[in-house]
Amino acid sequence: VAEQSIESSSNYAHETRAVNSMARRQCPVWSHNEWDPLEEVIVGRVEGAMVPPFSTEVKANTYQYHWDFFEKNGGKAFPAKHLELAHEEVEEFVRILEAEGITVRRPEICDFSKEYVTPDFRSSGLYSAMPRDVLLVLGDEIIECPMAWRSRFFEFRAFRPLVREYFKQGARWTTPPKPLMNDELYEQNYPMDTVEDRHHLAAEGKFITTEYEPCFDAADFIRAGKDIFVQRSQVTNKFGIEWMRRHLGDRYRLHVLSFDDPNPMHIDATFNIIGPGLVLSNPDRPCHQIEHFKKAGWTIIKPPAPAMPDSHPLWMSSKWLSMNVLMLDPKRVVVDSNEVPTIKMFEKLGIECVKVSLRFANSLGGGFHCWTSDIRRRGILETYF
Ligand code: ABU
Repeated sequence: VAEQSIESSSNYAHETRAVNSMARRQCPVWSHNEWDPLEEVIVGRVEGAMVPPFSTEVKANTYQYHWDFFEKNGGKAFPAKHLELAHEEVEEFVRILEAEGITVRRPEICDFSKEYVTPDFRSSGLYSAMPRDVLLVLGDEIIECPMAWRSRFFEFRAFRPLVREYFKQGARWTTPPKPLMNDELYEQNYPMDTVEDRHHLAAEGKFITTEYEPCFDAADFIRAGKDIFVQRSQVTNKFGIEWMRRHLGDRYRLHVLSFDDPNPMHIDATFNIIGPGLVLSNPDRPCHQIEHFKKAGWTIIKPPAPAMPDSHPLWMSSKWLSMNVLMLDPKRVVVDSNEVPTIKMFEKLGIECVKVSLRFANSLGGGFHCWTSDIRRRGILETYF
């Protein structure tokens, strides 16, 4: 499982003490895992959301039955009524978080319809809906991730005012090498006439992104204190994982996980860690390294099938957004009010559910975890693995 040995070393202990001493400085950015008590969070915006141009990397990450939709609507706004309903849901989610005493921050409203041209490609934008994809918070550091979709090249701009402010207040701010996103980053001969083709390719470890330059989405990483887990996906390549491994050095242990997943893009609807040694593991996407977690004494929960009806459009994700939940603390979770089987699962675990409907917002590709990026959670860097 491990890219690095999981044995602790004196170096790790030293680094951990150094990191935890930061807590006393009250850095505005401070989050080490997915479940410590949440104090500040960024919630994405519906405003300005555009259907991405139907480029090869978008095709590789979407389902065949939506390809017509992308062909017709790429570069245009998502259907207005749908966005209106999604907007209502997200603003209600914000109000609920605020009522829980959590500080909610928002990205800028941006015009994602503007076409841009770089020396290597032209595109228009996507949205600022999913902070979890672009910002990776590790302790007091915010990493603006080098995402792989051309339509997401400038997405970081919507979050820049916030990141600048956090930096001024003491956070660390990292921008890994920005991918050129020229044609060499994408497998030009990716044989993808059908989704079945793609299933075979993923099983063989072949993805739309090549190893030309590092790329990764923050949502392909999931945090459990000193141990960070990542998957190679359609948008996170091995080069990107290696960049992160060297960047993290002795501060963290980076583990590469893999799954039976025909369409890996973002780990948080596949393997969502919700507590110390507690993980939701998607039963349709078994984790190849699960024995290591069992040996470490973790509890593996297989969530029930999503309740989402087939008729509801999910343009950029699977139905497993049902497990893409946001922990407010180890005993409280934000979960979709329509996902009754998942709610029952949490109740059995003794976890109180804060129920919010996010159905229409789901259509843009994310659940509560994707729609947020936790900036501050009360707690310290610890080892759970
Ligand atoms: N952006 C999260 C989508 C993950 C999934 O479809 O399974």
